[in-house]
Amino acid sequence: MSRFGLDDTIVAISTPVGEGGIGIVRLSGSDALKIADRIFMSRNGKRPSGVKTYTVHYGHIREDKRIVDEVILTVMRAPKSYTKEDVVEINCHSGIVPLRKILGIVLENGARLAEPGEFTKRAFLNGRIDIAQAEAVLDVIRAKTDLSLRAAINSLKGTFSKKIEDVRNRLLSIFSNIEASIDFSYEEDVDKAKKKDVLKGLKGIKKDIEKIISSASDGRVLRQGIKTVICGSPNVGKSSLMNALIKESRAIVTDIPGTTRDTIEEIVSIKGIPLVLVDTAGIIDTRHPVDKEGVRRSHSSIEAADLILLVLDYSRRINKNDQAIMRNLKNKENIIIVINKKDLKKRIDLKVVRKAFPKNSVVYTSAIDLSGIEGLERVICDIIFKGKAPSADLVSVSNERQLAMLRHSLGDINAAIDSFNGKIPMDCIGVYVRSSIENLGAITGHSITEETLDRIFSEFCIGK
Ligand SMILES: Nc1nc2c(ncn2[C@@H]2O[C@H](COP(=O)(O)OP(=O)(O)OP(=O)(O)O)[C@@H](O)[C@H]2O)c(=O)[nH]1
Ligand SMILES: [Mg+2]
Repeated sequence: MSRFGLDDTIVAISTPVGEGGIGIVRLSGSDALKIADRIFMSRNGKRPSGVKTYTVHYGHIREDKRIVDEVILTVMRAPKSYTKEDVVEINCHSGIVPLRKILGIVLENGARLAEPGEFTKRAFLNGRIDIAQAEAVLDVIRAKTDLSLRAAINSLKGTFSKKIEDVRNRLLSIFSNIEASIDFSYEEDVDKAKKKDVLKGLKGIKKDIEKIISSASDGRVLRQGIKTVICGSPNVGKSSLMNALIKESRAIVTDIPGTTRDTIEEIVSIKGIPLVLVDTAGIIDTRHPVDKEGVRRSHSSIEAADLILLVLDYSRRINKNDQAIMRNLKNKENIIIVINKKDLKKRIDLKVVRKAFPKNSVVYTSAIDLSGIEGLERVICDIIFKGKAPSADLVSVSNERQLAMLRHSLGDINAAIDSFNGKIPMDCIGVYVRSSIENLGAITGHSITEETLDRIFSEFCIGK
């Protein structure tokens, strides 16, 4: 068996197990077609091993001459397949029993159950995609909005990898310059000129890596979304605002204060940004055990929030309860003051609000006639992206691992640049540059340990 077990033929159920239109059992490996020959009886008598690649065949999966299910079988021969190996996909009826039954038959005929992400891992090990692209597969699967999807597809196509490879290639040529200058170090003029070139090159690379790192937070926002908590006193219209933003009647709304007792989460796309909206129980000093727990949950949601929408009621005066909440939020970042019920008569004292939050955006809304909701969306967008709209062409890191590697790589470059000032010999500078090259290489998979590989793919689901 090879080091990565590439000799085995693997199989998994690639669709969610449950009742549905179609379920897919996928096989990959050198025996995929042979196994398909044994278990599949095509309507026209053709055996999967004898058909052309990218062809689809109607027939039955059989076990001891007994029909198990009516299926469509697709053959994709190596090397033009997801894994670059022979791949067979069996489209069957999606139900727990037919899917498990077919999986069992394939296993009995010589395949092994795939580990999580093993199909994608093989696509990497067989050289179809690099590691950053494999990680982008997860981003595609988990994309929360159109924009997140477009950014993930960009990475999957290799745009991010290319950016990293460009920097890495430039570093490689700097490294060979350094090696050359070590060889010529007895010629002082050559040495000086080369050193200058190397330093200039390193400074350019430093800038580029810094730029990639600074776009990471935009990438994270597109991937994970912004945790946005709607909080305030009871009855100010928090749940109504949540419903207005998600354009659905999700949270219960009544005129009874204390309607919401538990937090409710929904994902909504605001100009392409996934917002994980959290409606909370109105914060109030209470002794009732259920309400008390609700308020505790409201506070812990606020602690975990990226963005807070503090809702106040336009139609009533600021009371002691509002004031206590405002005091609590005073030192928090990213708060938008939402003054709701603006369709009613004004009673709120804005001076009090302004005094408590002199620098924050204030937005007026009515969750009933929906006026001001678009304005609120605009302000949210501005705050998150500091005025810049997120771009679908965003090329950014996929995860903390890639970011950590970039930071290590930048640390190496900084150390190399510092060494010039300290008059450290070129070969020592070379050590930093080599380390930086390795760290960048770990992003795309040039230099990656088996342990890291396992960790990356363990996040995948079985069948992907
Ligand atoms: N006129 C008017 N009424 C509103 C508006 N927003 C909410 N309401 C009403 O205010 C009442 C309370 O609304 P909710 O959305 O349940 O308020 P909440 O802040 O979630 O209340 P709790 O869950 O009890 O903390 C309901 O009767 C809503 O119909 C608004 O913009 N204008
Ligand atoms: Mg509510």
